[in-house]
Amino acid sequence: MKKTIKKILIANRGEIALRVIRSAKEMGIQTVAIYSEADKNAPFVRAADESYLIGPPPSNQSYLLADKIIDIALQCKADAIHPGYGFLSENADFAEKVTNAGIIFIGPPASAMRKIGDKLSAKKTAKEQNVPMISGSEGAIRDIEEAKKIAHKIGFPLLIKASAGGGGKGMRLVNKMEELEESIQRAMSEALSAFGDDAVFIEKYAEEPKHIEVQILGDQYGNVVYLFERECSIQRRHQKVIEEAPSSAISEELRKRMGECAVALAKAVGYYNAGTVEFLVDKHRNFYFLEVNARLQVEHPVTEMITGLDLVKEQIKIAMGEPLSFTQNDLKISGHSIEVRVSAEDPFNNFLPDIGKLLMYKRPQGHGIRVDDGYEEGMDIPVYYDPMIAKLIVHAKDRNAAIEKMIRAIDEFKIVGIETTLDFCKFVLKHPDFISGKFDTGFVAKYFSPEKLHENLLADEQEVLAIFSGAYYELQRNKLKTYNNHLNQQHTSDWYRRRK
Ligand code: MV4
Repeated sequence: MKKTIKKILIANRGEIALRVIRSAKEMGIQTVAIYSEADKNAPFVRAADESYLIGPPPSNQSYLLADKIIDIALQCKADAIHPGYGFLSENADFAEKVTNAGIIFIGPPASAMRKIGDKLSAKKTAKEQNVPMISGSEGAIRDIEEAKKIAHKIGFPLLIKASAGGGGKGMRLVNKMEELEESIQRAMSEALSAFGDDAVFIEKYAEEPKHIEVQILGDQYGNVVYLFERECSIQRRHQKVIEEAPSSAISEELRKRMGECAVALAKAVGYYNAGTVEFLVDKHRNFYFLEVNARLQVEHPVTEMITGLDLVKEQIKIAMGEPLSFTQNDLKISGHSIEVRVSAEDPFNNFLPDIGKLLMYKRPQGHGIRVDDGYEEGMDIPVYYDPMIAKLIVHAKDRNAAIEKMIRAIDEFKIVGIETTLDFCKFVLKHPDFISGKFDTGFVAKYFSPEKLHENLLADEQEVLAIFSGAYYELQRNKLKTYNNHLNQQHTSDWYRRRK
């Protein structure tokens, strides 16, 4: 059934709110921002046609207030809500409430979200569709004897995973039988307190796997296509750092098989709108189903770059009840795209969030460069939310050209006032194992140390200042820290006053 959308409320903040607003504008759709007190001066609030303060900075008093958000949408007569990622985006109860209030939820239907929301039911459906599964328990572990039998069959090391977990939360590695019982008990009680669900299952531990995910798009008439894969193995403690599309490790044939598995899974649960099916790929190029992410993902731009599609526009058209305007055969991969996540974290201090004021913030420019961000020079980075301040995306004719372009773009990105992960990303991009494509999810743990990063930075400076590089770098670092501390002690509102 076709419905027009004239006004969208964006139930999110930062770069993704701005990202959605931009596409809506291009479609002639009005936009509504909701914002917390910490975000009152944020660009996404100004970019929207209307904006409403929702509450104090903490998420549970602002961006997570489902009922309040729906009330605002009803009051301002928004036809639809886009949830972005994080916050309420994968909450089936929220999607259902939105729909019951007569508002279009720009995302999958609540019924499909429930069927793939917990990992055990997602795995059950995937198995029924003949998606390759890593060996392990069929369902939740009921007792220790059963667990021992399975462990005996599949061998060690193995992983205990929480069905309600995700993104590495509630995972436990077990190396030998003697550890099994205690690990299961712990995993169950942790899962219960973290997710309110103690269901855990066992999987054989895949060593040195790659993390590959397939983007899917489906309409409300049962048409589903795959928009190829993203390589997401470069991550640190389950936080993705660099993503790219396509993956240099995936052949045409494997791409097709993985894509078709993702599509079959989506069709089996009546999934529509955008979604992602995650897989592990082992060193023998076997792939295994992991989980489904029922949302638009942070790294969706790399898929946009190689397909030429605007995923947010596609999401909106699907939500309006339009059929997909292309088939699988119409889709082609064009060039190569890489994204780095620029986070306000200090790589020299265990990636601790580094808040403060963006004293200088100059974006890179030029051919094939895209910056999706949510802050401007002079703004304070709030402590309350994810430390990601920008996504830097490049698109070039092939992988090597994309790497070169990304390094150039990183060098051009000038951020002063806070520490960021930019230099860390450059370290990865210059690493021989990254360049050769021979890397897995263990890359960062294996190669990264602050000392290595320091060496790289020194080498960089040496190109310019042959002799004093070390001293120069330390000096700049200390100067910035001192300057930052000094400024933070002053009134943080200075900048806004000056603007007026
Ligand atoms: C695994 C695995 C090895 N074997 N499952 C981590 C996040 C969650 N989505 C699944 N994860 C993993 N599951 C089996 N059977 C290794 C990981 C894993 C990982 C996966 C994707 C990206 C980064 C990772 C880092 C460490 C472990």
